[in-house]
Amino acid sequence: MPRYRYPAIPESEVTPRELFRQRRRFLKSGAALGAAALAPGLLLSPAAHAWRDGLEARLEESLPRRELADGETLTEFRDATTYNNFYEFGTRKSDPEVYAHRLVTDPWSVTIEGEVDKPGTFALEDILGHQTLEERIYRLRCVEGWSMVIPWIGFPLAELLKRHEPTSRAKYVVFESIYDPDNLRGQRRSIIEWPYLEALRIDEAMHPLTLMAVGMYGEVMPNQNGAPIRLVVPWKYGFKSIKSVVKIRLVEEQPTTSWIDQNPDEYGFYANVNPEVDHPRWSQARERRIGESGRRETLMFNGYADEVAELYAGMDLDRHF
Ligand SMILES: Nc1nc2c(c(=O)[nH]1)N[C@H]1C(S)=C(S)[C@@H](COP(=O)(O)O)O[C@H]1N2
Ligand SMILES: [Mo]
Repeated sequence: MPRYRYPAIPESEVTPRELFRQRRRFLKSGAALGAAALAPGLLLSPAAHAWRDGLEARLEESLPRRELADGETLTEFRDATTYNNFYEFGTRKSDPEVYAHRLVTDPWSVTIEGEVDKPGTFALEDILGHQTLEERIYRLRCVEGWSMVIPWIGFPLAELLKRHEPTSRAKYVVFESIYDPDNLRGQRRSIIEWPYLEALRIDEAMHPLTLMAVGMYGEVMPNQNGAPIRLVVPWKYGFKSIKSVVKIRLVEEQPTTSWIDQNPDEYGFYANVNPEVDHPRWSQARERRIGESGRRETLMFNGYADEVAELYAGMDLDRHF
């Protein structure tokens, strides 16, 4: 079997970092996003083409953008798409890139149910049609001590949730990934209990930093990164950022998650990045930024303390890890 590479972008068409910077300067100068900003040559389905056109149009509206912090550079697109955790395809970091072409993303719908006044199942195009897309540069950090800095394209989860009118009993939000063992080879083994489940407290879910991402680096989401729609919670460990979401359920009681079920001593509900709380098997004080040599000191809340620390005021983060 040939080794598959998504999305078969020649190296020459991967947006180089300098070009990306120029694009951002261009955007900051208030100019419209030109056609050149989205790299050509991707193998896209017709539906993906349609939404990519829409994406381009809506990026022109130039919504608030997050700049790179001092001393940070973007992770190379190549690294961000070849070193992944996506157990639906196997447990090796290289598995998602090799096998994720089997993920069927078109058509795709998301069910929103539970404690909402307006539940239902919605085609991805319909969901995207109602949200304002923006590009944001966020770090994603894995519990195993590596991190990446990625320009995500998406919309705040809060926008979507508000549209479906959460009831006063909605205290937590549960997310569920696709279950399709015929195509997702990892699901033919019980690595974790399938489907992959994650959850947030409602205030975490409604926080403006919490993103439903549908693309990255100006492109539709590569399969191995959680196409066609995945969560990005930048101040938490990567495992919270669930990929290929098919269901969002609002509930009253704190739910369990795949990783808590798998190992409650190692993975807590809050998954906050407190560098002083070690993982039972290793320190969490430092992390390896993919593409860099050496290690960086890990920051409280993964560097987003100013924005999110107040959500956890008064909580004992040693106990609620
Ligand atoms: N459905 C699903 N979502 C998932 C995972 C997974 O195995 N399945 N892995 C998580 C983990 S542990 C990490 S670190 C991030 C990795 O995201 P990335 O590959 O885009 O960097 O995805 C998270 N989301
Ligand atoms: Mo992870």
